[in-house]
Amino acid sequence: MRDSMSGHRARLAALAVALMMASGAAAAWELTKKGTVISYDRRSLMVDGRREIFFSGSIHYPRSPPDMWPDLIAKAKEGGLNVIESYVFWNIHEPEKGVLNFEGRYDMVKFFKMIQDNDMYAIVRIGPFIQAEWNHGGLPYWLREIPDIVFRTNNEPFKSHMEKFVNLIVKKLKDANLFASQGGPIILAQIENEYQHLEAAFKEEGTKYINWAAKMAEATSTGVPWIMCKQTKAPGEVIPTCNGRNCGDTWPGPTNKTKPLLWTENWTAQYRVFGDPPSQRSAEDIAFAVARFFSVGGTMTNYYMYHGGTNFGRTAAAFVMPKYYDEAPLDEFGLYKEPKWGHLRDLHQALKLCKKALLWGTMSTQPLGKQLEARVFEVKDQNVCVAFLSNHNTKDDVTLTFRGQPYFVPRHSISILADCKTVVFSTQHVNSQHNQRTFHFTDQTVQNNVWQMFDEEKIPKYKQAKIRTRKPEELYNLTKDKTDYVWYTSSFKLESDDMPFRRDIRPVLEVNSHGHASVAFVNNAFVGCGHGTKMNKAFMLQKPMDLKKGVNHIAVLASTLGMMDSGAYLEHREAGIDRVQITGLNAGTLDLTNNGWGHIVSLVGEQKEIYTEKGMGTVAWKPAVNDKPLTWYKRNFDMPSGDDPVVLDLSPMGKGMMFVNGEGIGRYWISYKHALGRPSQQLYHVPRSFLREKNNVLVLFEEEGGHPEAIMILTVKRDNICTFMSEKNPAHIKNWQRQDSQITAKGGGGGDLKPQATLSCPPKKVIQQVVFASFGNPQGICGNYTLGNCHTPRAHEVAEKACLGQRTCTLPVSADAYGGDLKCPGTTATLAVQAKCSKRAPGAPGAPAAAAQ
Ligand SMILES: *[C@@H]1O[C@H](CO)[C@@H](O)[C@H](O)[C@H]1NC(C)=O
Ligand SMILES: *[C@@H]1O[C@H](CO)[C@@H](O)[C@H](O)[C@H]1NC(C)=O
Ligand SMILES: *[C@@H]1O[C@H](CO)[C@@H](O)[C@H](O)[C@H]1NC(C)=O
Ligand SMILES: CC(=O)N[C@H]1CO[C@H](CO)[C@@H](O)[C@@H]1O
Repeated sequence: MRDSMSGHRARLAALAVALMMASGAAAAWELTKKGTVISYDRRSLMVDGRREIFFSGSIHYPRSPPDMWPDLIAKAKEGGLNVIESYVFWNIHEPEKGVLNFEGRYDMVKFFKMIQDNDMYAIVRIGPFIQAEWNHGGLPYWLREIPDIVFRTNNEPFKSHMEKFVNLIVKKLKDANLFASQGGPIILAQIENEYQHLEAAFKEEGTKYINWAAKMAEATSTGVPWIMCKQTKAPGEVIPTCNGRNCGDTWPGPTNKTKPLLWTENWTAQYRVFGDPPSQRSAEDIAFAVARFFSVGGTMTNYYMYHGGTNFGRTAAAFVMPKYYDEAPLDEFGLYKEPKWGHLRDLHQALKLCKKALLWGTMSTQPLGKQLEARVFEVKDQNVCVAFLSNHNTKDDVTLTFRGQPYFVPRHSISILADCKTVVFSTQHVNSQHNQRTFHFTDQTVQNNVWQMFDEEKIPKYKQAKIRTRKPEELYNLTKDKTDYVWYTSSFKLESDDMPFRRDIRPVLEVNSHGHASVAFVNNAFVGCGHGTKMNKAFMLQKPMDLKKGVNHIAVLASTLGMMDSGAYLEHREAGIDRVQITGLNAGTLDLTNNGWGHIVSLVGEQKEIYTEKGMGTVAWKPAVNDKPLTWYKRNFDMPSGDDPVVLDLSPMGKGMMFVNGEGIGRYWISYKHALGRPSQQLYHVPRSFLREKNNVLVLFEEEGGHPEAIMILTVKRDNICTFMSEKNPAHIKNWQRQDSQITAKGGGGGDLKPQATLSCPPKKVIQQVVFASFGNPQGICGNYTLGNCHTPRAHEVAEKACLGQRTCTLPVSADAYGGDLKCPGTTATLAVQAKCSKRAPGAPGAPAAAAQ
């Protein structure tokens, strides 16, 4: 009887387990729903009372379409991140006071849920001032119209709107159970953004404001800590965090010694504005900065950006290009930018291997010579130890001695010794692969390259303008940030003795502007273009022109490149034209500033929305003609086959904005060349989710004149993969494991593993060709390696044998594998291989169209 009872119970228990397994997802949800306590001490943030290290990356949901999010998040996780961070963007969520939008790219809740589905943590940076190279720093335009408002200081109107928005966002996140305290992914929330320098500008009002902001935030009771970035003294329990390039060296950490060292913005490159030359930050330098930060006690870093994405439509701040942090570990299109992505993945793996020592060890520093030091974390009685050997000298490699052993430490590098003996990672030795980005023609877009145009022409006259003032009116006051464009018009009369008495003297039009660009016409004739720069927004357009006796008409189309996103008194920043005069007249200078000005807000094409399918039919399109200013152009095209990302090469154009199927894809600007004589951005992303199979409509508004038929629609690949690895590299981090306190080689191999190179194709592709292989002293970069004067005989053959037809292959970095004997003493031998990946089925890929960028 008893036995039978217990048997019954056992069966019931088994049934319960089976049920739980059957509804696995629900069971996991039940478990996490309990919620997690996020707290902190001086060493780190703590999850349910346990210290943890965090590798975070910024991915901003409105900067890529939702169908890219799953891949971006998965690749971030694969890159060793356990946190994703995003700002919240007030001006897209509340474009008009009280009108909310959380749809599509703006679906913040969906984004954070997706992070949770990937078992990652999240940081939400509410701001609501965010800067972020985002239009108006995220603040909606309508805030400017609130009477007596002063942004970001102890100002009641600003504070009450800010509080309302913060509460709205917190409620939305709470309703979706997204805070860790509710079982959600969000472990930290940010209030304000880099306030410290404004606090100085606003003096005690600034201090009052920031203290109020901290209290207001904490009163929302999210159950997770709040942070303030670039704010050494954050009030109360708010954690101050560092933003910068080298927080390990430039930041002493919170002055309140009960708070941990967290790094919220570690710039992976430099964001770019129109006029900037290319910017790079090497994988080695970022790895150095992160290793340095952990070696001085940091326990969380955030890559700004991990994926930058695109500033679609009119979302970019003044002068900021659509392409945002394309140099990040995942490029604008979400493709792995190697070796940055892989080298940081390896660094994360190395630091995770040392987690116990990092979080519970006692920190000590040991100088090892000029600009050389060891930083050690050790739990003595448990024999758990990690050492960071750093060489801060940027010129010389050194071999130094640590605990009786010699270590080669290259210039500007840190070696991580996972048990204070074994080098598992060196910031300067890149073991991960490299790759090259290429751009390709597609059949679908080369066909039917037929353009039509609609002339914006109809240069307006003063009489037609309804908004009239004595002086030119400020631009934002007129546009209310609904368009970039305003016409400024004025008419004036000249008598014959006003005219220059010599025919070869032409009068000069001088238009002073607060920014950012303008195109001028006189009596319907094009006079010229002018523009400011990010550093000097104000500029003067100064061009000779022809005037006539009698009434003359001036029309200037002034435009903005977005609103400013930083500094105090943002609500007072101005754009548009300011003072106008004409020089070179017989009577001297004619000042037209107070002549009476008429204003027309936005273009005809904008008013009729001719970039949408509905609006397109309301105007008459004609066959396209080149080199016409103020012209709308359109063409149809079919979607390129395959799934490679799509870009427009706009190099034959001047300046303007672009739309695909009615979606704004950004402002373009080719005519403004940077110091090296090239446009800052020539290729513009068109997300595939904006496209359909057939008959897509591309519409451009061109301000200055261009050659639309020379525009190319291309696809993007990173299918050329490479390795470039010296025999001095430590063995790859993935070959090491921790057993108790010991670091051992996986699958045996002793303590002296040789470095190995791994090549790996993007998903669904295999190595089709070994383009280059050399073991010796090859040179160059991925896509263009050349043989040195010294190499082993069989590198190509060995690489083909190991790699052809494979998604991933591994190659040894030692002479004996490639036919031995390298007859060039004194060189450190290097393996360089370039391979080409493609879909298993042959065919499809077109020939490269443009050089790699
Ligand atoms: C220091 O931080 C602790 C922990 O958050 C907090 O309770 C305390 O108020 C802070 N001290 C000061 C002077 O702000
Ligand atoms: C903008 O408009 C507001 C309200 O109409 C006015 O007070 C302000 O002076 C204007 N700003 C400029 C720069 O003209
Ligand atoms: C390839 O590299 C060589 C020298 O290493 C250089 O002269 C050549 O211009 C490069 N070619 C390309 C296409 O970049
Ligand atoms: C995005 C950004 O603000 N980048 C900064 C990164 O760090 C460098 C050097 O400290 C600054 O000059 C940049 O402005």
